[in-house]
Amino acid sequence: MAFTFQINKDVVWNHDKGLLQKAEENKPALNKKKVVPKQIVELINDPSKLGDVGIIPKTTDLSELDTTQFKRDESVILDFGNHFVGHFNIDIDSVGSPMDAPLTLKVKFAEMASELSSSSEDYNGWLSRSWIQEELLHIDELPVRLEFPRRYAARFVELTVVDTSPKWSVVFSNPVVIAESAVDFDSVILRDTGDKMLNRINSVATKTLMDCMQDVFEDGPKRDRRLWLGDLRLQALANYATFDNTQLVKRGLYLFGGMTAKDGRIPANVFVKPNIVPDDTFLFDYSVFFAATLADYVEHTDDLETLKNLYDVAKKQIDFTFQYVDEDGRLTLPEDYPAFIDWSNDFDKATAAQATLIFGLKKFIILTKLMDDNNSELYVAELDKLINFTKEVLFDRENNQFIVERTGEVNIASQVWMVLAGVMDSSTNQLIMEQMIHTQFPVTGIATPYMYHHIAEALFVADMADEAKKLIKQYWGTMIELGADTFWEAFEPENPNYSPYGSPIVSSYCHAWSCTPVYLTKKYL
Ligand code: RAM
Repeated sequence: MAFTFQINKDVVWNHDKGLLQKAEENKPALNKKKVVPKQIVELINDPSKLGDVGIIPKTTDLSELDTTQFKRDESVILDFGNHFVGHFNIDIDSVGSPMDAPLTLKVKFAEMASELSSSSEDYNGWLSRSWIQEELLHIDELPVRLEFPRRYAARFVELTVVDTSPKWSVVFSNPVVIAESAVDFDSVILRDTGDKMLNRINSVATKTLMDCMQDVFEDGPKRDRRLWLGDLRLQALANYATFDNTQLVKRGLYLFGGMTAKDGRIPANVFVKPNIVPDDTFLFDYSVFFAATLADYVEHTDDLETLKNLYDVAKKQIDFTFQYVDEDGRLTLPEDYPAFIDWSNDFDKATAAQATLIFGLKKFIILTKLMDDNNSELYVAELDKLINFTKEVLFDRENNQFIVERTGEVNIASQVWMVLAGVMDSSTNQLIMEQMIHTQFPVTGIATPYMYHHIAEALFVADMADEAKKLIKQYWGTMIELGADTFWEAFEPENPNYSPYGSPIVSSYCHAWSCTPVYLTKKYL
């Protein structure tokens, strides 16, 4: 089963007050910065940009706004020059005869220009339309300083006057955003990689991460604005390579650790506002990654107290998975506990899932040793069983590729995750990656920077840095060429307008699992 809405309303949750208290203690204070528009723009047809929508400047003199009068159906697009997350406010006044009718104003917030050319009325996707960043307001009295209570993620703000009356017009002035984040972009000094495009990618990646670092590591500040475990693992790694805000990682770990289901499983994501609530969604690979995220955190910080506090939670995730491993070492997942791996459903995820368990179990074994757990050997034995099965049944020695047992399918995710899990020795890993490149590149049918990250990392692990660099430059570089100020939740180069939700209007164009080039280039180059 692929990832879709899960409704598990009967789950009984344990709320561990002590752990949740630690999460609360590590809540960050947000930095706030005032940002003003850089220019007023118009949309143009531009086949080189996402959705064929580009921009041209109308004016960079923002004082022109103060003297421009707007009437029915007239609009203006404010361009803030870069992505922001924050609260927008603006002065609005009427000019002409007395205001004999309300002002009706439509305000759209867009991360990418192409969102402005899509109409919310046409949206028919499966994800809530409430995520569309659009407001329709009736304002009875002018002048007013209009302050938007909702936080937006955007670069562009479009104001459209739905109506005034024939007797008067509207004037806008002083548009301002109070941008917020737990970190400050200027606190990071990015290393020169010696490659212009990689440097640019690292800068955009850092901005992406920053805009997702709020009260928690959000997956995307436009949507879903919550802490996902799979995303947290990668955000934490990129954060260690940039802002190094270990407090926010610690907070995330305690939030997950503090809310587990009665059977011990961790939810795939948690909500933090207005109250802390676990989502009734479970993803196999995400649960396993709790141990990996904790191990990475402990390796980076030496915070053994947090390890002690969260060790049992990590252990339960691993123990829970063993019921799905048969005596040969074969993992078979039930329909209602799927492995996410990627948004695409075009490939079989069984072998990749087996690899994520090996990957997570290895990280957990590091923790058992740090904790002097007497049962450490049991986990090593379980690992051996999984690896033996993988080598004997899932590895096709003739072709140096991992297969899916049921169908013989060979896909990229299986090779990549097995290399990351370190199942074979390094020379075999290289053969696997070479064969993968030979038979399956250019990559198709993979929809997320999340999976592309794992491809790039597997290439680095297999000592193929040039190939990894090439992939990063192609994939993340293309997003930049298409107009990205921050990297996206989903991007299929062969189908740039792909959205997992049936329409780009609810897609997130600042999504933290895409920020990892800054980690990869620091670690491997
Ligand atoms: C989406 C989000 C999130 C991801 C899940 C599985 O809802 O993009 O980041 O982790 O899918």
